[in-house]
Amino acid sequence: MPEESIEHIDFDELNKKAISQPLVTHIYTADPSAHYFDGKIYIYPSHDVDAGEAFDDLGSHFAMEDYHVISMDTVDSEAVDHGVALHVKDVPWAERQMWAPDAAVKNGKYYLYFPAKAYDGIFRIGVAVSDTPTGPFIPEKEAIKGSFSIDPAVFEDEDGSHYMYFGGLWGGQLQRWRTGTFNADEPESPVAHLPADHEPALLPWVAKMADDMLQFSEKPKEISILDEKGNLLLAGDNERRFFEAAWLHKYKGTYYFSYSTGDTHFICYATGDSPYGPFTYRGRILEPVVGWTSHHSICEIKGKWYLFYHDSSLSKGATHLRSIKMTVIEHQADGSITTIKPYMD
Ligand code: FUB
Repeated sequence: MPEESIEHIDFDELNKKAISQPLVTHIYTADPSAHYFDGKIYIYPSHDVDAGEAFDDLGSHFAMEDYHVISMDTVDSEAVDHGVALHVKDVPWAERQMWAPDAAVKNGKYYLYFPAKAYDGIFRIGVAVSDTPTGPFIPEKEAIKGSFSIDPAVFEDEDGSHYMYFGGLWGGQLQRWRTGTFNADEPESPVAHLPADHEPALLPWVAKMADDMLQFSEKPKEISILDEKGNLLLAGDNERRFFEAAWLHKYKGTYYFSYSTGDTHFICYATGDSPYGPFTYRGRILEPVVGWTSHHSICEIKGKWYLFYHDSSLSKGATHLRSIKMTVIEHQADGSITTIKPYMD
């Protein structure tokens, strides 16, 4: 939701109309990546803080330093904060901005995947390992080779293969990787290096994980998101094109790739027959929330599907101080997902 409309919001009224309330209120949390591991719900969010950084379109005000893992025994039970699971000061390669993370499990080990800016100012994706889903996580000394940009989301397919989806525009720097290497040319502006409106939109990326879950087993590939005619969505199609917050889930054999449209504030989805795509745009999962960003995950818990998302209602609209929430979502008989309105009319 654009910032200029926030000053007119009566937050007491809005919170009464919200379809769900923050899962935790003692800290600010965002970008919830939810998983059902061993019969329990684990949420891997960003931990929002006010670090006093100036607001800009590169997201410098998202100056997070650590991660907390949140767990819930059931969808109705209390959300428990397990404290600091990983701090940037313990990650040798990372300097700042611990943005949206995700996690995976394999052979009894838990892997926390996270983006952060390295000392050269370039976002990379790192991994940290633990014997428990709540950490603490021990980081690898270097970022994942060949990783770039932000918002890793790791999907486990039915055959046990894991795939990482990633990428994000503007502050997430995806536009600076168009030629395959980082374009260090000034200006460091969110809109420099972007395609023109009539050109195909920038695409998210995917790479299969190696057996050890610590590296990619292949060079990352772009994921096509097509319109109903089979054409790539265009950069000027701001209400449908990929911006950030990739997520993948599988429902009845179909792969659902969902993402945020960034500056138009929707969570959208596209479907396909392979974890590599192509995916065809299908519609919106979530209408705009309070706060500029929208970021979600989708998780099956005991046969029902849930959308985990965030908004800035608790902080009365501070876009960098968000709170994670959850609500049920439904797949219809034709495979479409019913659009959620986060606040009742
Ligand atoms: O939380 C920092 C950034 O904001 C995330 O990486 C983006 O997806 C957006 O939610």
